[in-house]
Amino acid sequence: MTSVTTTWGCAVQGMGTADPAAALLASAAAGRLSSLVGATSPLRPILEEAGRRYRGPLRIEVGGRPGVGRDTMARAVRERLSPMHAFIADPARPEDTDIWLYVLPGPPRAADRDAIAALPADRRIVVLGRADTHGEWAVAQEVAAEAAHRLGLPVLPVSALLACAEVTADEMATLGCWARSGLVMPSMVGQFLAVPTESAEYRTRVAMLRHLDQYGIDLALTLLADADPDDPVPLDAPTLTRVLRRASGIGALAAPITACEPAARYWRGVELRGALEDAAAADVDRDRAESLLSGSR
Ligand SMILES: Nc1nc2c(ncn2[C@@H]2O[C@H](COP(=O)(O)OP(=O)(O)OP(=O)(O)O)[C@@H](O)[C@H]2O)c(=O)[nH]1
Ligand SMILES: [Mg+2]
Repeated sequence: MTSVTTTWGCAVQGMGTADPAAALLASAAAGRLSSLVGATSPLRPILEEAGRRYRGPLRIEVGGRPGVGRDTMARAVRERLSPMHAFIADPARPEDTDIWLYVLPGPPRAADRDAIAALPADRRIVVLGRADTHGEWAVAQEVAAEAAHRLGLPVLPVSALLACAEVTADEMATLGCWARSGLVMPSMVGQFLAVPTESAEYRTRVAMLRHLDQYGIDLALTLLADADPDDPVPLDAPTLTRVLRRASGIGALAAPITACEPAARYWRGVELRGALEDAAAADVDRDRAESLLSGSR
């Protein structure tokens, strides 16, 4: 798992200095928010909840047109990039998002452009999803570069499928068998599936395609064919899993996520102050809520 280097949860820096409630945010970051009010204050549960939200993992909303691989991308971010919370867009809860990750299926269409333009510029990341389906990774990079040129934004190629790869011992045995028999992944999937459709071999090939698709199978067979049998580190299922995940491009998202973090932190502060303002408006320990908002302790 790639750890995204964030300073999330540390003392507020930069954006907080001109903020009258900087002390409030520093307390939230340190997990001491509820200690700012008395044990019996009705503000306490509100501060506890607001503090949990402020300190919680970054919330990444995965968007894109239907079918582009949003669920798989969200799973890849959750499983490979620690400690992120990724989910699919829910129009009912737009405030739940810290960072937007938009998945392009290929060159951007008008609908993609409009959707991307509507996202906050300082907290959006655009990826070319299903990057493995372009055959060669270099081709995916070219398509991503062309999309980046058209959008005027960076676009990173990512294969969420490979990021989620988990090669089982059975699959490894099958791949080893195929490699020893000289099987190579043809460029047309139809040729790979040109075995009797009622056979176990057909079902195995379909399942392998579902898990690793053409690119993943091709990479695995190439690595197995090139593997040195005397290598002290054997190419086993865990090793192949790691290689596939590394090849997915998911790790390249760590830097842009980290770059979005200060803006995400700022908006979480806005959300936190909003919770206190709501409490004050509802007359929940109003004096204390207002003194916390004004920065006096
Ligand atoms: N080869 C390949 N296939 C992928 C990748 N990501 C997703 N898929 C496949 O694309 C199909 C759709 O993926 P989902 O993640 O369900 O996409 P979605 O956008 O959530 O789809 P809907 O909810 O139906 O709109 C599934 O069969 C996935 O296995 C990828 O990176 N590479
Ligand atoms: Mg889905």
